[in-house]
Amino acid sequence: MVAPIPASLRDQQHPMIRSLADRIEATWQQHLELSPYRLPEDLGYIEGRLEGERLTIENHCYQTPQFRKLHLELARVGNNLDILHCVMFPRPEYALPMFGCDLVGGRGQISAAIVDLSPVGSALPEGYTAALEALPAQSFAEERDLPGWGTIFSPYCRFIRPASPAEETAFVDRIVAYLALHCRQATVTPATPAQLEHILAGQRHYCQQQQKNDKTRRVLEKAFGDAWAERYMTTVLFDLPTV
Ligand code: 18B
Repeated sequence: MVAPIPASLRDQQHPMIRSLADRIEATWQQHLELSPYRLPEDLGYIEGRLEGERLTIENHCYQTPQFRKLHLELARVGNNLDILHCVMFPRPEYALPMFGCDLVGGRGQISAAIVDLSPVGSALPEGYTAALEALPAQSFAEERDLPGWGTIFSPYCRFIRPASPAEETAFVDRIVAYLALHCRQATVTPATPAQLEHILAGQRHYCQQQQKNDKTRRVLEKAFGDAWAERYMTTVLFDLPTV
């Protein structure tokens, strides 16, 4: 058992972010054997201020037998931009997809809500597609277009701007459905160490594409400078696995 996430920054954030953070943590606790994961000393709780507004970041990381890093990050820029970022990095012995989600919003409105189970090979494992196909169809009023670097995402990726509190709740439910099915699949997937090089290459490609997200980079650069943003994107948000 690991200690629950201390309630602090989360209590001040947009209700959709608060609710999703609680449910991610509960789903991890329910399905996985969590143990602590050490981030570089100075990167757990961070405050920055260069041009203008203060950026506060809280990181919560765990590891499990199947995952080398579970990363849940809450961030707030000034009083008006709230972010939840979550990525689960499988150990390279396991041919598992990358779970990722991001909520970005402020002043009462979430502008970007995205979730995916992204393949590291050519396609998702069959157990995943069967489980994803079995989820009830769900439509949202405002679907958003993926950026150019988003070629890593699966056909099941959902990217929306929630149009109402009811859509916020429905999208959180959908994220948790992806997360729960991922935890269930992950715990019944055997290790395939013979595929390690192939899996590593897929994870590296995923991280390299994510590092091209200029919107994330710009927020970090404004608060901490270019070099720090580069270090953070490549060592905390999307570190390339080394083996
Ligand atoms: N991201 N996001 O995580 N990002 O980290 N995010 C934005 O309304 C941050 C992930 C994704 O349209 C925006 O346009 C910061 C993961 C996509 O060009 C801002 C952090 C995924 C877009 C931030 C963070 C992911 C996007 C603009 C670190 C998917 C649209 C908001 C805490 C699995 C990009 C808006 C585009 C957008 C910022 C996706 C400000 C700082 C894991 C596709």
